[in-house]
Amino acid sequence: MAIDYQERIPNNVDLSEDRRLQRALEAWQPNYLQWWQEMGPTEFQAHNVYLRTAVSVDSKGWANFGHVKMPDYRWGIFLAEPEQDRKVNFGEHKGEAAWQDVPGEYRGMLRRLIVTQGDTEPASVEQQRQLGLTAPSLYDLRNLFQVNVEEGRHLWAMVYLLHGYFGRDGREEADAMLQRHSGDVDKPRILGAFNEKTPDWLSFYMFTYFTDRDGKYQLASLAESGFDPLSRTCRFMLTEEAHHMFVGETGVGRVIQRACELTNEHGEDAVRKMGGIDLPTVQKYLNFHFSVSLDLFGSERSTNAANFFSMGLKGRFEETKIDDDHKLGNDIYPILELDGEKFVTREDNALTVINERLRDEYAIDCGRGVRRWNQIIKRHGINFELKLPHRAFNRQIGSFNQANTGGLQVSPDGEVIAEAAWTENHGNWLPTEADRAFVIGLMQPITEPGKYAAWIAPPARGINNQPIDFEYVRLN
Ligand code: BYC
Ligand code: FE
Ligand code: FE
Repeated sequence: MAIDYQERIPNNVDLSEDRRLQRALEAWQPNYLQWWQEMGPTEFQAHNVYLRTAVSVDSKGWANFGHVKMPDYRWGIFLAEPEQDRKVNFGEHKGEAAWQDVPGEYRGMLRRLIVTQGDTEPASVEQQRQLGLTAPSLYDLRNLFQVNVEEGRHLWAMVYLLHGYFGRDGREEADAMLQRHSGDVDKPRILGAFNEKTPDWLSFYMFTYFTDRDGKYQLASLAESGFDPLSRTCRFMLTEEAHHMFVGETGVGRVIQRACELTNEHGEDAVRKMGGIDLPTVQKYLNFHFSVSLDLFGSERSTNAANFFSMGLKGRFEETKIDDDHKLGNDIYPILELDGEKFVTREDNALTVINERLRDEYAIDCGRGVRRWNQIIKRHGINFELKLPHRAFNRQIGSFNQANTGGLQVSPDGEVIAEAAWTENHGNWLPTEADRAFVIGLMQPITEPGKYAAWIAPPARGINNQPIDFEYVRLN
């Protein structure tokens, strides 16, 4: 169904047919816009940004590009086309018709999943709100804002479900989305990584590579949901997610390319002096963002996750392509654990460790981009290899949290170490205050079309076939 842009809230869900819901969402809209003004991007609200807007939800030509002011972006409600005769494809209800309404007995669980998903979206906008002040180019500035408006739309996607299907408590949850804030001492965002700072552009690219990729895996699992409106909204969100990860992968890649060029021109030790970000520093940022993103998958053993699956609310990644009974009653799955100071692989009930399975798939996906980054380094003839740190490195959630390891820590190479060795070495593994200060020091805004900061290579190509010196943001 086409998207109706005549409406105050653009949508393809026949919103005007449901006056109550329309009124409820129209009442939430000004609060959202106020949140966007106060907690969204600083400074650039009045400028024209070359943004893409969804015009239809089919894979062919859903996007329309044009210069718009961010507050005028048409945030709306877009669900992927319904799949005819869709079924619940896993869990205890496998084979039943997919639910068009919330199954009463799962209401609380489902709401909680939707709230957790929704909470991350505005959180990321809040985390990134200062970055516009130091963008390395107009191209990057535009990409940041594209990501921000789409994360804002992802909040709309979840708020639509809360308003549309959860009555009064849904409306309260929708309001609370605008009241929690990233890093707030009293009302923080729900998940750890979304309360971290994104203070510089290297962090931003790492975040969009690693943390938006958690988004991909979580959304893909929710897209399998037996609750059909959640499935359809997540399916459309996934099409937007691809661009966020592209910004991350190419952003980190361009930082690496610049480091390589400077290495070859001036020598390995001169990269920082010449205004680039050296590869060991890139590795430290990578270690940080990968480890906090691994935490987003929850504990290795989780009755929540087992229940989400058995109830048919949240599936596995590409559930319907997996060749098994989709119930997992007697299946086993191996997980890595510490037994004293040694890693052991133990088999556990596949339902119980379903978070770990998704984390495994995520980690493999993360590795693909790291290989492409290493090819850039190799092409420059430089002997350095970026690596994903060991999955137990720097973990706060689950069995590798220090509270659960008897105080032991794990190095990026997977060596089990005591607290003292961690204290001595963590500055070699994670960004130190000095590293962060150095990177932040490089962040100076570049606002001339076609100019790029010295610490990052220009992109290989522009957005939507525009040249790389296109005026992606009009600053006057
Ligand atoms: N930080 O049973 P457990 C995205 C809590 S990203 C803090 O292991 P479960 C995006 C947990 O809530 C995708 N707390 O957890 C990316 C529970 O709390 P309670 C976001 C955490 O439920 C970039 C307790 O610890 N979507 O879209 O199996 C930009 C025990 O946990 C954390 C989703 O996450 C943490 N990291 O799994 C913008 C999908 N981890 O009940 C957007 C929806 C766990 O004891 N969420 N806890 O108070 C879920 O599927 C699940 O909630 C989780 C956790 C996978 C996150
Ligand atoms: Fe999102
Ligand atoms: Fe995203």
